[in-house]
Amino acid sequence: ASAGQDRLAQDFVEFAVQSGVLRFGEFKTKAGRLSPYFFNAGLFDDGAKLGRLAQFYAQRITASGIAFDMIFGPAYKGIPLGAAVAIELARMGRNVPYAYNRKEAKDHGEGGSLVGAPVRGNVLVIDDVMSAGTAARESIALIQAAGATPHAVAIALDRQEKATENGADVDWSAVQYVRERLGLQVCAIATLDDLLQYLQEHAGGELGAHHAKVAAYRDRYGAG
Ligand code: OMP
Repeated sequence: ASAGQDRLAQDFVEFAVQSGVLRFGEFKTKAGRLSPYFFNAGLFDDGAKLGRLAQFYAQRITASGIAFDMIFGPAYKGIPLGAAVAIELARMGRNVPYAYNRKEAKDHGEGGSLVGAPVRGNVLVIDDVMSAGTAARESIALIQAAGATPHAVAIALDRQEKATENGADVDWSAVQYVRERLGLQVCAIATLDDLLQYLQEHAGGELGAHHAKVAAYRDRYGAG
């Protein structure tokens, strides 16, 4: 292992590659960038994978020391993630309330767009990936609108790329923006740097061709 290696991150990248969640090829991101890799959390698609994913989140969250009152899973992909992490934390002895939103406002039955525990106190958002930061801003606005405090965000992968503002690239990443400008704590199970380290260490195998492409992507779109 090289200096500065993060064992949890390396194990997670390996798990994501082996699960087919982290793929290499040509993908268009939400911000319209052509990426040589893509992380599709929807492909943690059985109970064992989802459970293991939740363990990675829970370990990272616990180790980060983030103090929070409840978990919020933003629709759609954050809903199963938030639920799985809440279950795992309870299994570890820390039972916290959990809520999520629906994207379509409902005008009958329980009403409103929030489901689950009342959204209040210091809220920890569980989401999949941060790229340019659009999804994170939406979650933060939802929590503020509910009268609670967006306190922290836990993501599986920090793509460490330039955020966009009004369609233009800026010099900082979405995670840096959320941390430094919005004052939230952010923890990621793994980052683009961890992925590059993983690819470097597996350069001899079938992943060998991908390191250069991912490194070139970081040169073009990477923040800081
Ligand atoms: P931002 O809202 O730009 O931060 O992008 C985050 C969202 O992009 C995620 O919630 C996903 O919907 C999607 N995404 C991935 O899921 N995996 C990736 O590797 C890249 C993206 C992306 O489009 O940037």
